[in-house]
Amino acid sequence: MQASTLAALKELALQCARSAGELSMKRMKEPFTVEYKTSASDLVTAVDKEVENHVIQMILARFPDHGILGEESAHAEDYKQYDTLWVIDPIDGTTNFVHQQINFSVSIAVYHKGEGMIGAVYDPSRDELFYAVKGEGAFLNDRPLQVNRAVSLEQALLCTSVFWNKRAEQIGIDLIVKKLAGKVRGMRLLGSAALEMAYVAAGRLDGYVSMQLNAWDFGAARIIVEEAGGRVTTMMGTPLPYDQKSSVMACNPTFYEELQHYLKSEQTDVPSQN
Ligand code: 2AM
Ligand code: CA
Ligand code: CA
Ligand code: CA
Repeated sequence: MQASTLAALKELALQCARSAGELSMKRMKEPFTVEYKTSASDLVTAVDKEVENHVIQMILARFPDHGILGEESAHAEDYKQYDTLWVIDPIDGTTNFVHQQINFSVSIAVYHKGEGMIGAVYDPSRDELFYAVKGEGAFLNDRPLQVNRAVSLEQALLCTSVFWNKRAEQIGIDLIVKKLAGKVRGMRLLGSAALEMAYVAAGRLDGYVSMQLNAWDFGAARIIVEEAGGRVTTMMGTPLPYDQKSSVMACNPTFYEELQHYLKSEQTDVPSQN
């Protein structure tokens, strides 16, 4: 990809992230409708849909020949036919958006022929923009990020997302999380996967694991963690897809092997929660 194209994509991706975040902050202060998707634990608001449409319009106004894979319009088109694909989550952490009014983010990624080029995760409530450009490093509001603190698994602060549903009970996720929590210094659940992964890049967390995320949850943050020097794979240690559901493990490289070894010994390569 030409340097000028990459620069134009970066500029637009950061603009989209900021603009989407500002729109969600504005709408948060007004009444909005909340609907259930699959259950009372799976919310979508009118703001999720409006913000996604807003981002799609910004992208297509500039690049009409790009594809878009977004949470609220995931079945709208055959995205595979496009060389350049934007993978977007307008509000990551909708439950936090509704209940807490903090700890949510907008996630915007650009992939070219399956390769991650740009990742932007914006937390509008704290005005924190995490972003990365392939080969150019990762940043938090223009401060370079580097995951270089040496930690062992027992010194690590980990984070996870779990959906405490019937399927989780069948698989025994509570036990898996409990056992892992007992191996590390602490275990957190913040409720926005994109933000949790961005925090790994920023060194606020040492690792993040999830048995199941959608492509728009991890699409941007995985590029940010990798550009900050962290390691991101599935929980089985295989490469992450860019357009499919997957388990995710993002962490400080100093204990990646130790965590992999532990997860394999515990046989946590369980089927997905769906
Ligand atoms: P969302 O808010 O965009 O739906 C919550 O723990 C985290 O998991 C959020 O990042 C949330 O994204 C995501 N999430 C919610 N339901 C999910 C599901 N069924 N599969 C994968 N990720 C999900
Ligand atoms: Ca959702
Ligand atoms: Ca999400
Ligand atoms: Ca979402």
